[in-house]
Amino acid sequence: MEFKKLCILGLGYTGLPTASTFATHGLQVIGVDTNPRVVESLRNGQLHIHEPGLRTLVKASLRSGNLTVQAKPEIADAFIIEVPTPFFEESKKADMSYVVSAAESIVPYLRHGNLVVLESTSPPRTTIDLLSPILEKSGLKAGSDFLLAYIPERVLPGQILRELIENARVVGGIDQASAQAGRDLYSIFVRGEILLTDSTTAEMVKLMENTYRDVNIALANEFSRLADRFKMDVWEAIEIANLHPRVNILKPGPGVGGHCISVDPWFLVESAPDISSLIHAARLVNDAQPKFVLEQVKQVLGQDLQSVRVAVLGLSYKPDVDDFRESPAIAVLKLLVKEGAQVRAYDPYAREGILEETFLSNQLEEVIREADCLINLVAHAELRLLTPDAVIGMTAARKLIDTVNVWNLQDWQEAGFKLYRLGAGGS
Ligand code: SAJ
Repeated sequence: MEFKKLCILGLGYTGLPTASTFATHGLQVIGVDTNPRVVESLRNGQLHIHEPGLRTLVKASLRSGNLTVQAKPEIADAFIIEVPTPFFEESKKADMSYVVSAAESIVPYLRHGNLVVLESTSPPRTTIDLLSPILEKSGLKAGSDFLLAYIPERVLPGQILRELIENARVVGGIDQASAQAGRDLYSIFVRGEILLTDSTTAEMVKLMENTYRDVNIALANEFSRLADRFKMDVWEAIEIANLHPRVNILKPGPGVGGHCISVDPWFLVESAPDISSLIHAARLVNDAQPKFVLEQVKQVLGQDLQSVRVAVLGLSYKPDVDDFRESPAIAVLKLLVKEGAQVRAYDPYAREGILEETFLSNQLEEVIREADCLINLVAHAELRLLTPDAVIGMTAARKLIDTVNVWNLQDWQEAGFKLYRLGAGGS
């Protein structure tokens, strides 16, 4: 099948890179976002998200005229839905309202022979049970009149542009023709292998990948708790265990954040709670990790944190990204505040609105100057590269807690600091 014009609904972390990548590969792309501020800023050439290389790509696409940004879809050969699928905090159930509205907005423009693709991570059977009936309100029938496929994005924030092109892609069609059309579309830029399957299998593939990672990080986090109990160093133990040819333990840390791994496993738990107890337990382990970090802070600084001054370093959900969604670092900060600690925080990617202004500073030195203790929650390059010499010049604080194991124990000890690492048995 040949494609000339696409409509991409949702210009976020994956929608915008996908739209501009198609545009730079010669397709006419209508980028649709219902947030007027996103439309406005993109039209002025300004990006609302940070991703290496993205600004240049978006600018080139807009300048060439291949990418246009607007609030509503229009008639096209294919529609790609890339809107968020968050979850409700209380019930942990998927909030499919963005997918529903995006699908409804396509209905008036859907034509015979079109391909509709869902990229958003969704509970199993969404394409068949939720999406297809909405699109069929157009009077057209899925399969016979239009093609429908689930093609999950699988890119890693921070490396999106490269992974978009290089990663293998799974294309789940509601039938063979839909899967083949999906392959024709994505083979325009995908260099990785493109595998065809049915839509429910593709939905499961995406959920299984992120659940696999969540469960394995939970295991690493549990190992770090055991290490503290047994007074040994989990980091050293993991390094040695990973020499085994069939073992690859992930890294413990302050918890699991981001919009994907901390959310997606819930879609499986929600869909089949009676048979997903391991997945559920892993979620609870990772969600409880910020509390374990708080316990460590208490051990280091004394049980009463009232009026203790803590400098929180790093707030995003993982290193070198500007994404603060579901961030465990912010969860740790909130727990510290609740305990009465006086908290100041620094993150090189922080921006307005991620946290109450009173806690934030864009100056590292200002945050650590008056602190009693520094706690590192994210392995940002800037924080990894902090040296004892630099810190000595900025503050009298000599107690450090490193939850991501990026500071060299010996270097800091020799410079007169007391460095405590998560999962290092209290030392
Ligand atoms: N983390 C650890 N220990 C580790 C690895 C990660 O604590 O050893 C934490 C990170 O700090 C972060 C969270 O887990 O808080 C998730 O980070 P991540 O780098 O593992 O993954 P994401 O959420 O940025 O991206 C994932 C990727 N999925 C997999 O690697 C299986 C990506 O390929 C997906 O496209 C993305 O989710 C998504 O959009 O679903």
